[in-house]
Amino acid sequence: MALAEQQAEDMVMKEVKNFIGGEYRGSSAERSFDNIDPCTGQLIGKVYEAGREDVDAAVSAARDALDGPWGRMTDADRSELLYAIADGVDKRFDEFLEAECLDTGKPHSIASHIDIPRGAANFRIFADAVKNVSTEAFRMPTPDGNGAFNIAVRKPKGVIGVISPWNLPLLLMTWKVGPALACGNTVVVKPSEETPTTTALLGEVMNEVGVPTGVYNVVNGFGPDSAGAFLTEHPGVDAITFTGETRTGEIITQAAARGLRDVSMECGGKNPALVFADCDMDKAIEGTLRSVFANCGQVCLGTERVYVERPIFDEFVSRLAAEAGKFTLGLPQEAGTNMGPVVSHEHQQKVLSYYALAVEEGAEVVLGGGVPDMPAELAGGAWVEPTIWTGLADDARVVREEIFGPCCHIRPFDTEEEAIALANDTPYGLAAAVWTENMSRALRVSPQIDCGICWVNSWFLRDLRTAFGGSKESGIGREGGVHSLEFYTELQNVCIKI
Ligand code: NAD
Ligand code: 6OD
Repeated sequence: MALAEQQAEDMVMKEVKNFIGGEYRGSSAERSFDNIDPCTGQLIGKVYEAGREDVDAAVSAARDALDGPWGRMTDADRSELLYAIADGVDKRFDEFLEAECLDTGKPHSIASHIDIPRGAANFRIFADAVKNVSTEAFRMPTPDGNGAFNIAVRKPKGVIGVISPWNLPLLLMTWKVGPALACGNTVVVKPSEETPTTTALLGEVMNEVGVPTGVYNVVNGFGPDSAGAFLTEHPGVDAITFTGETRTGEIITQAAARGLRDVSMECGGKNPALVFADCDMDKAIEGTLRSVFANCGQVCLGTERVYVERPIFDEFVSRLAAEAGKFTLGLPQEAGTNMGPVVSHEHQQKVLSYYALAVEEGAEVVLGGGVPDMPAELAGGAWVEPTIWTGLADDARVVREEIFGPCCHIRPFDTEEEAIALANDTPYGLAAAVWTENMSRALRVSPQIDCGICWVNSWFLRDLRTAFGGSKESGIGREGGVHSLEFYTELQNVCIKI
């Protein structure tokens, strides 16, 4: 059967509904939108867009669960349920994998190693964290000589609004839902309109393992004048955690200001890699190949600016280009595919507009720069070529603005001070990678880079107990390990006079 016919036949199965109070529901606004396969441009199915009434119902269901069985559960019992959710994701691994790859177009080889296992791990790590992290206690003197004890108590913040992006849909959504639930909150999630399926599917797992209804709710839709805005402006939401573009983060932070609700913002980046002449060249090439091109360049932590010490510049550029020229673009399930399309035609047009701008701004195109030739059945997909430029000025827009595609600009530098200054010449501050075998240099340079996460001789190596987040325009706050517990709980001090 041809791909398009197969997809048409499967369409009924691919309806994505809202998940409210433990039940799947259509749209109170009677609106729906198309879910498109970025590999082919074909319709996957339809998504029911939540209206204001649906968002109200989801927030009420979340509040009821908080005031009901979920709120009364012990940390240990909740942690057990979180383990059951993780096991439930593992059990339905193939379904999650298919759904994630169909929505995003990413290769199975990536999603089966990163997206889905991390989707499960995010529940286990925070189930453990809540059981093992203590709170503070202080004993103080008092004028009567009897003294007092201060004991800090963690309490859930309440109903958490979770707004997630399309690049790692299950991973980034559960990165927030895992700790939120572990801390005893309830959630209403608004996944990206581009990639709603795995977030909806997780509702089935929640029901299967016996998570009380209303603890996990999902509303589908867009941002402005749709589910995203209805949720973030909703007075029944106690705090908002967001991953996405900086501009969207600013709008949501403004919405959260009403009622002084707390926000966690994980936003955009224009991340540098510094490659010193004393690096291990093989490691630096392999690592930079991943940091620039993994997930078709759609990783917030990815490298878009590469600075290479002059003596190794030419060799580095030609070796990186040679390796990047070997990517196999294709369908997710095909053996050998290691690069998919970008997520949508809209995003393809954005990336291609930067490809054109790079030429206008005077770049030398070392590799790619356009749309690849794809077989006829994939010609309608959102494909772009892996691309490398050199020769741009430091103030070129291509060097300053986040593109979020499989591309980078490479520029030489002469001194350590210059490399650090170049790395910091950006309004963003999310991540960086430093390549050097000189550990004194690594220890000297890393803390001088203004960013939340700096990798040395590695990239995207994640210990989920560590602080994750960005400085400057890349975000507000930190998540991960105890830092997530800080955000998802309200710390109350109980002062007891003896
Ligand atoms: P986006 O900001 O367009 O959308 C993110 C989410 O916000 C989506 O669910 C969207 O529907 C919703 N949204 C949009 N406008 C809204 C509004 N006015 N009110 C409420 N919700 C609204 O981001 P994206 O295109 O989905 O993701 C790519 C961006 O995310 C890139 O900038 C990337 O760097 C960033 N990102 C950052 C991190 C991080 O951890 N720092 C991780 C992944 C992605
Ligand atoms: O690994 C993570 O926890 C995480 N938040 C990754 C973010 C990737 C951005 O695209």
